[in-house]
Amino acid sequence: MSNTVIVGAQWGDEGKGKIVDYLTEGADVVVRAAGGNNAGHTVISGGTKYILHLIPSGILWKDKVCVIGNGVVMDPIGLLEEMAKLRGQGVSITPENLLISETAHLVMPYHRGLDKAREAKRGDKKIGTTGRGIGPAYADKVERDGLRTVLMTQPEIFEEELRDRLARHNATFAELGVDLVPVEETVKVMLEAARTLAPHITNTTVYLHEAIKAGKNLLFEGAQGTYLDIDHGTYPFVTSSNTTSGGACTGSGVPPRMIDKVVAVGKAYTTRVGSGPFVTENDDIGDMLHNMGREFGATTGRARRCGWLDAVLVRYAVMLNGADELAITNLDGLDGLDTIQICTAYTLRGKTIHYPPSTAADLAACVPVYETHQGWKQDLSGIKKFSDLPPLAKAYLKRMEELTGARISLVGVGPDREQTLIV
Ligand code: 2SA
Ligand code: GDP
Ligand code: MG
Repeated sequence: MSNTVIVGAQWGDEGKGKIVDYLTEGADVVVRAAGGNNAGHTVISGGTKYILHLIPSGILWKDKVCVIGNGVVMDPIGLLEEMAKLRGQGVSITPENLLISETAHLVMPYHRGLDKAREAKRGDKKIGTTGRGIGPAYADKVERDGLRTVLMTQPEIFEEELRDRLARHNATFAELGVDLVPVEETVKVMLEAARTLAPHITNTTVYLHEAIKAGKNLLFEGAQGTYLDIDHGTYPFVTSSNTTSGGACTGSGVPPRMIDKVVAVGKAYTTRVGSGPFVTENDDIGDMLHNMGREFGATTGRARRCGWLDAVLVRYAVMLNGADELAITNLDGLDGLDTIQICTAYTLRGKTIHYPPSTAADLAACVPVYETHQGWKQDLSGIKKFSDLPPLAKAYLKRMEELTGARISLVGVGPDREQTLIV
């Protein structure tokens, strides 16, 4: 038995979906423990592209059970749309292979309204949220005003509680000058959604403990990345959940002593979508990747900001998450470059530092210290074995291991499931 947590080592979109999908073969249960349908996890298998938002990537495998844990905020309409889309692609989703925690919180239309209204009011202090209502839904949870999925199995109480929240939120919206949420239509749509989703809703913590007792292997699919963590990220330019490895425990009810391994997924370069400091940002790399049709948001389609590999961030992410291994994706994105830079340290107010400072303002003031590597100038996408990588690509990865202190166990040379090299 082995339970593994997968986390993003940067600002999300590291290719967690692809790595989780790859590792699912050896797992029985795949668990999402944080975030909501702000996430976009891409899996390309047999030429078909799937984008998962709330449903764990394990759903693409037959005979695997997927769990949406208590730490997730679940938008019922978003989930139903995602289920319909996946079913249209031939994926089977049943109450047997998709379980939803009774204590996950619901994202309601008023959360989306608040998310958008707050962003609009932030002006140049915008966070650049996905507009999916994630922050306001977690705020209601912490404020102890949230609605939990268990209500979807108790329609009468659900309707009463929903009407109460709609009345209160609409009163606030009227004051803010925000469009009101239509009450009757929302109640109708939510009660319908509840009927469809109720068979999936259960005590997933008990399920996961029983699965562990039965010797099953759990894989926790992290969402977003380390630097979007509400505590450890570049606050306030973060999401509203714990995206680091500890979130797998609080967001599922599986205790830390039952986690055997943590794998941090990182890109061979760095991307970020949304606002906030980004020390190694480089528009030339961004233009190169965007011209290749890469690095657009999997949920919103927004162009991601791009830059050189920041080993300071990955090193700290390895420490913070207790990562045993690194999975490095998108190595092929650097194929065309004559030279490649790695940021090994920062200079902040004349001092060299080896870990990111705690505030976004200080991180924005950091100047990168770069070392230059020679590019391999070769198309890696057809390579099937790690040993066949060009020596310069191997040297780049070796240097990454030295700088971050973690062993690289998997390398991605293309988006397809098959384009994953075992080290
Ligand atoms: P939110 O919506 O409140 O969670 O936004 C807060 C910040 O978190 C960032 N964030 C993300 N960053 C990378 N990828 C995400 N998922 C999508 C993807 C993003 C997309 O896979 O491409 O399609 O735009 C994701 N979700 C949240 C967000 O950009 C804010 O910086
Ligand atoms: P996630 O949120 O961490 O699951 O990542 P996303 O799916 O949002 O973004 C990662 C993008 O990189 C997707 O378009 C993937 O198909 C793609 N991808 C993942 N690994 C590789 C790789 O090794 N090479 C290439 N070319 N693309 C990759
Ligand atoms: Mg993503």
